[in-house]
Amino acid sequence: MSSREQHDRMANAIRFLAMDAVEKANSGHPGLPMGCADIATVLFSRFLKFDAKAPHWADRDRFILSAGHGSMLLYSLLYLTGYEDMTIDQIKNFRQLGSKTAGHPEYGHAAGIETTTGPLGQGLANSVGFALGERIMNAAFGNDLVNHYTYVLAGDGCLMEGVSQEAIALAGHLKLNKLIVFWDNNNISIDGPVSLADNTDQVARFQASGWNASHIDGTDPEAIAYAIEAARHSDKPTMIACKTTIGFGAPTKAGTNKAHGSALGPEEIAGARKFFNWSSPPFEIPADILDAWRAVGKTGVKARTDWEGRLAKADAKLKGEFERRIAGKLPENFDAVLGDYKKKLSQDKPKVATRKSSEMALEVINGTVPETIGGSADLTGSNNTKTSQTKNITSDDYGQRYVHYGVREHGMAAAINGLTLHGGLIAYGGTFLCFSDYARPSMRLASLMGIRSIFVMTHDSIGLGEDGPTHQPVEHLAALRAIPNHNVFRPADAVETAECWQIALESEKTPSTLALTRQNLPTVRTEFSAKNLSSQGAYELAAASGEAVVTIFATGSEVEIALGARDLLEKHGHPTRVVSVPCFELFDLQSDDYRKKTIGNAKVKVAIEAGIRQGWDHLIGTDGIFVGMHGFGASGTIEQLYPHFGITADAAAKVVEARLHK
Ligand SMILES: Cc1ncc(C[n+]2csc(CCOP(=O)(O)OP(=O)(O)O)c2C)c(N)n1
Repeated sequence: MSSREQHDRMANAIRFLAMDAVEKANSGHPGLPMGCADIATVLFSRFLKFDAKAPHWADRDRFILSAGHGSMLLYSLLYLTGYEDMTIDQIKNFRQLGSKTAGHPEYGHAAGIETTTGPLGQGLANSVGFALGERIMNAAFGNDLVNHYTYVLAGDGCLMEGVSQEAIALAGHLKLNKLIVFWDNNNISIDGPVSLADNTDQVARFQASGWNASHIDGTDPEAIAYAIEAARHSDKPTMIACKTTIGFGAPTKAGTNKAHGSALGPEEIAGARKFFNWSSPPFEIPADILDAWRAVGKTGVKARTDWEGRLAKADAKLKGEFERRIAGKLPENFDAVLGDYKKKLSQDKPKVATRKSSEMALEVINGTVPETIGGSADLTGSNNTKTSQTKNITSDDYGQRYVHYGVREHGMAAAINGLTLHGGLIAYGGTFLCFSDYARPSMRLASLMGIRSIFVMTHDSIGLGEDGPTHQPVEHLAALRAIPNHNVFRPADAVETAECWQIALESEKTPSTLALTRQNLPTVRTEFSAKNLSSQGAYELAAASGEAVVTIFATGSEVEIALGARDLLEKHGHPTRVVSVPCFELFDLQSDDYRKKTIGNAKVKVAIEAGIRQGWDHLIGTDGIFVGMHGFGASGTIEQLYPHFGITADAAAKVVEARLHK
């Protein structure tokens, strides 16, 4: 068999697995795998460094299917190359409840799925983090241990999404030359030809952002191989515009949107079998072709065992550090260092904004945890995300720890996910809480994937002042709390901020958002507790003088107000306790007993938070009193705004007393 014939039959194996699995499920997207099978075959059989039997090998090349709807392309490749997770039964159960072959590739379902994709553009934007992560780890551990490529397959949809521009601009700026993107240039999306909505010269666009980019015939194996070879020797990231035909081989649907996202139907599939001269029944791959693919799955064994040999021979300290970081474990002294720091805070009682407390905590953390990579979307001085240890990462120096992401919140959050998924790194990045909206799609995916991405969101209320309602978050805490598996922290002082950072760093499977103030706050945790009280989500900060008739729940900057209201109420003879609530999600995880005890049964329950009420009723009940925002904020000084919106100790005490006297 000629090598061309062998290539064609290997590519056809992908095409038929995809076609037949979508047909059986009567749902899915056959068009992309059929059109891109040649690209995938060349990449996997000639270039990709991987070992199907060691899918987590740290120095493997990464393959990211950004066009996640084409999931059957990835599942077929994983099955054909012999990943243990991906059996033929999984392929037969495509899109069925409980299978690893979910509608779109989901991180954690099967080895070989490097990131969750489906929301278009995310994979491409993640890949910037992957490729940057490779360079950062390379700078720390050298060519012997870290030296791999990041390959991405993106569709028209990925390139139309705004996040793609943020991603490619950042990758071009950082000269991530080991990032290689294939664009499935098939002119078709769901509504029809791409020209219905877009006429961008994509090659010129990428070039303008500092990439190499060129057009090739995406069905010609030699052209594909030549382009990849050139890309691997480039000093810039590369985009290869691959001209393909969606649903290639389907007699009437190829090249049309009818091949995009539904089963082709028996006639089309029969026609494709004829066209490709493929006589095997569904889910059966001719033995010689399966053997050829399985051999591809083993080609990386030598590279992997050579690498293991180099790791075994590496300096013991370097090896230990590499292994610790890849395992995602914090340095052993981390808890002790944070404990000492907390003790000092309770003694010093600083009166600083929690954004400053966060910087102070990071100064300690970054000095102890060398794998943290900080950054901000052009608000470094406001987010306080930079510490003495974190100098700028540039295209000349990847051995540093700070990324100036530019005004690109979405691209930043997606890159943070990529850095996190790469392994060996803990990434955090900042913007204003109000602009979490711009980062939210990636924050949500961090939650869905269950990864340790950390988002630093400062200027967390009307307390930011004169920038006004465009910049003042009101619904954002509620909106972020609505995301499953996302810890939203709103610490009240420097001690809680240190505790929340500790939890964020220790939460390997849950991303965190820290909502932090611009305004100074007093230390309310003046008594040292070795225990991380914030880890309970809510705890009694101030007890009542007698049996409590009032419980005030508050977060962040409003804890100070709650304590003020308590003083007034106690003075007027109403025993009042204050519960600090740094994290709803962690409180919900506590035992029934603890939750009941903490909520208590005071006659009046009050919540104070400079945001909307949504979400609070589960603590204060529908008859509880909410002191907070009921609409958008306004431009004014903080001294004007809190009284204007009735969020003061006085105002809170008054509404409580009115209720008590009812
Ligand atoms: C953010 C986002 N918006 C919309 C969709 C729904 N969607 C899935 S595929 C697709 C069209 C993508 O076109 P293209 O990338 O050209 O893929 P092809 O048709 O070539 O398979 C759309 C709009 C999505 N998955 N993600």
